[in-house]
Amino acid sequence: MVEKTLKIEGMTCNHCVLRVGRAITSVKGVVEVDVNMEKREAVVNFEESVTDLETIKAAVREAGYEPL
Ligand SMILES: [Cu+2]
Repeated sequence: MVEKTLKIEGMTCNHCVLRVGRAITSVKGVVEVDVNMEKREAVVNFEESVTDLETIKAAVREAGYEPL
């Protein structure tokens, strides 16, 4: 398992945090996610044999937010 920090633009309230968290959690292989609006980032733990950062970023983008 690896832990990566993802910068995410566009989160403005707790609803956004929940949406981003849900989007990332829905990716197969993601074990844990902690979204922080103030820091504009998400700390994601995932199995690198199952998924990768690009897949996780795509899920964030699909939810309407901009991963950097
Ligand atoms: Cu919001």
